[in-house]
Amino acid sequence: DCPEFDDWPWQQWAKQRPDATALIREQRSVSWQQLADELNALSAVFYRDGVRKGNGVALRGKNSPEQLLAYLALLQLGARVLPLNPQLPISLQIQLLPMLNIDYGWCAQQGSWPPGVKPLSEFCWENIPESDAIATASWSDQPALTMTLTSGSSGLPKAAVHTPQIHLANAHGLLQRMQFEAGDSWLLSLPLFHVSGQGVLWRWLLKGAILVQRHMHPLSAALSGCTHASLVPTQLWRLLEHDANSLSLKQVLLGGAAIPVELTERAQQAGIGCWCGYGMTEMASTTCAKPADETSGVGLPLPGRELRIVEHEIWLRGSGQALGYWLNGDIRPLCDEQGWFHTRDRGEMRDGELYIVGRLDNLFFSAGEGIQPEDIERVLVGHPLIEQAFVVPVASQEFGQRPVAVIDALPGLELDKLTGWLEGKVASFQKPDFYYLLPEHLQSGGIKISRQALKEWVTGLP
Ligand code: 4YB
Repeated sequence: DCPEFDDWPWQQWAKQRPDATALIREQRSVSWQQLADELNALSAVFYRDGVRKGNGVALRGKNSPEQLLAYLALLQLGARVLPLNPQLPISLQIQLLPMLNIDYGWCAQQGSWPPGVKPLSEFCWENIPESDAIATASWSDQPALTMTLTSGSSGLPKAAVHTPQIHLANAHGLLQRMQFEAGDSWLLSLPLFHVSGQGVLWRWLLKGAILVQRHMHPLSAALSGCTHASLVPTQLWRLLEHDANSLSLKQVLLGGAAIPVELTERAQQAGIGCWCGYGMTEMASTTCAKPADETSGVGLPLPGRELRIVEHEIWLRGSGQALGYWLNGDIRPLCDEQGWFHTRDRGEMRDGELYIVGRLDNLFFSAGEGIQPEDIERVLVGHPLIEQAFVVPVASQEFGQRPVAVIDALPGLELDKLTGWLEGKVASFQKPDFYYLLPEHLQSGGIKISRQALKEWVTGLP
């Protein structure tokens, strides 16, 4: 069973182990007592700004020390917290924030908010105004909520709602398998506005371990002294390419996209132990995971989760599952009557483990043949110079749709040799008609490259 907390986890650790290190900011250690003091002072600041239980508060930024403090202090006030990607276009924010009932906004850099969103006080972690005021909601009343935006391929993102208790239950599932204890340190290596960043926080809080917050470039420097990190496959490729020596890493948790066996083998050779995870926003991050081995499967559901495959689709239920999607003051269910969340991921059970085939929505047809882009992508990333590959459909008069490939490669890759290289590795109807190098402007933003944006870019090419 998941360890129970009687108080906000940071307050409980401050009582039990006041002098133990909670946080490392760049090189500086912060104890649980100091962290709890900072959070109490900051809650009082936000209380004076007007924030009350149940208010919606957007937190726009990319993992600054202040954003982390604001996230925790607002939860302690019983607010409903929405971490936001600063690259989310303002036009989208104007549409989205009213539907998510956002009352207040806090951001790392100055910037405007849509009408109706009141800006909160700016502060710097080095001088949060001292306060005797106590503005803390009770942990056991469970008023606090997080809202995490999904990265759906079409339409507006949806906001999955979790309680802190649900996040902890998700963390507990993984940590019953993966070793992570007090004294270990996890780098906050993914953004808080993505579920993978929040996943790091709740594992840290569950164990009372050490969270490391640093500038992420270069990643090898950020990782210095850390025992754990969550990485998407491209981050690990780059790390291995540049410098994988002198790492203190015990374990890396991978996820967010297909994890090539070539990648985990290279990492293990460099002494980095890898875990392959499969998770999603709606389940508060990881749902299935295994220590990397010679197969490209993602293992089995972690304790507390259940899995079904229904007409090729992966269904999940259990710990970590969001209460629903927030919309106009209501929480709308995201599961069916039996509690199953239909993931829209296509999966298969083989030799006792789950394999992710691809997104059902990515399937397209070319002259009547079904093409699952991920089937071709998996083969392409087996090429020694290819780090990431995306296959998207373009309209074709003759075939309806045809695949083209967008490639993120190391220097030296010759695109015109790829058709030959694919010979015998995929069916001929699966061979892309054209290959392009992934342009820089599509690589920024969140942790994932949008297939929709890729499709639009490819369609607009001469
Ligand atoms: C996959 C996939 C896989 C997701 N193969 N497709 O803490 C973690 O678990 C973690 C660690 C490192 C990096 C990322 C994570 C995550 O949380 C990832 C969670 C995530 O990506 N959520 S999402 O809502 O943005 O996207 C979910 C979708 O991503 C899934 O429905 C799949 O389509 C895809 N995905 N893991 C292949 N191993």
